[in-house]
Amino acid sequence: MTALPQERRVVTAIPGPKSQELQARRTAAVAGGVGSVLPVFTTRAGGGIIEDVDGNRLIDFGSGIAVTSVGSSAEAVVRRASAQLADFTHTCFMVTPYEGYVEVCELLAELTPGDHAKKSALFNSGAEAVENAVKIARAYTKRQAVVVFDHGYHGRTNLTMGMTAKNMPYKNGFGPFAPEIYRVPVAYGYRWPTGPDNAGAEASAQAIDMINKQVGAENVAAIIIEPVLGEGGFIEPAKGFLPAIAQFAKDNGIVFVADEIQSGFCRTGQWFASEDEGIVPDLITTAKGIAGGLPLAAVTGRAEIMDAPHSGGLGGTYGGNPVACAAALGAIETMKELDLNAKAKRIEEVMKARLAAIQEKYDIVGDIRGRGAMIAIELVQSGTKDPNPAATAALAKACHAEGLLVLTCGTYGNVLRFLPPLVIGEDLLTEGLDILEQAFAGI
Ligand code: PLZ
Repeated sequence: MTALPQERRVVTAIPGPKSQELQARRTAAVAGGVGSVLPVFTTRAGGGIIEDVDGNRLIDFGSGIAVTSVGSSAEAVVRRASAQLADFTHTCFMVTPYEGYVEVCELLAELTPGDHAKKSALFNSGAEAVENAVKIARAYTKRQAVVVFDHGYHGRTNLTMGMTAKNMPYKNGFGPFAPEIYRVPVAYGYRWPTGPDNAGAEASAQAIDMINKQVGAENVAAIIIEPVLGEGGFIEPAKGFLPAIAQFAKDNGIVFVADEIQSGFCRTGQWFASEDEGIVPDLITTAKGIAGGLPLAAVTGRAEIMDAPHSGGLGGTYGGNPVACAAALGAIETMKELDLNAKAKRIEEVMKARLAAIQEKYDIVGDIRGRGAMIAIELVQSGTKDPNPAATAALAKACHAEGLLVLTCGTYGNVLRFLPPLVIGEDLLTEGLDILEQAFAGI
């Protein structure tokens, strides 16, 4: 197979005729509840490019929602996963174990924040990791309550739906939700009533007061937060917020869980976004970027907490599948070898400079935020902070038509987010930003 050229190419309307044909078949056969951001059907993907059935090549600013940080066909991932496929596809780690699982857990202990003794358990999806972090925290503390935050996202299973903040599309009509989940404010600097400088202190005080008054700290098993809130709008909690919450957890025997499923594995220019404010979580959930596109997730944390559940209390048929573990070893090797933290920081530098120039010209850009290759702009109505989901959708559509895949997010649907593979070439990155700038001129 020839290497995928790292060049944008638009040869049909997007989606093109072959994608439209497939979309018609899909509509007849695939459940309507499963959506797609852009129904172009993929044939190949790698580096910073997605190639479709019509021969178009799109610039990828999505990485399959922050998954393919090493690209969608990274050499080490393909090599290691292919070799594993040929050796054996599955035994079930709970039946007869294999080395790859252990090796991934050893690397997680090495790479996650803190130098205490750590252990891990592996699962298939982010939601499953979050579910298991809650199980482990409950077993350890012998308490039940789980505290989550405004704008938080943790998944689509019953427990994690309840933990996710946003109703549409995630929760509407799908209740009842699991009990003992409590939501408290987060320091959303851009929208904090008294301004970003006060947000960290005020929001943490409010959150702690609510926990004390409404739940009782002694009932709380776990506080779970994304160090950069992803689906909620790439919200970086204002400085001081995360350390205050982590300290409160520590003082009250509560397990502090960082959900780094979207922000982890070099995405923000560090192995984990928690590192930015020196946070050492008791437990950390990972998925997405960990395995270069294969389904793998993990809970990693303090050995004594991880060992709290009884033997046999954690597991699942496919958790830590050998092919997914081999892919993870390839992905982590790639991150180290190519120094993808440095690449993420460079992406931030290039993006933020261009986005600042766009903001100068267009006052609907209310906020530019994020770290590394997890960058977003929040779009508002001119001269206000009122959310502008219509402009957000129009910009995304204009980018798609020109062959730039971008994603949206945010509680108000007014955030355009950029999650390029960390291995994207700087020429493609710049070309993508040119397309975005043109989109602003066109709406
Ligand atoms: N925690 C922080 O970002 C997944 C969801 C896309 P799964 N985010 C993308 C969608 O619309 O379903 C995510 C996350 C954080 C947990 C999850 C859940 O991870 O692998 O999708 O279960």
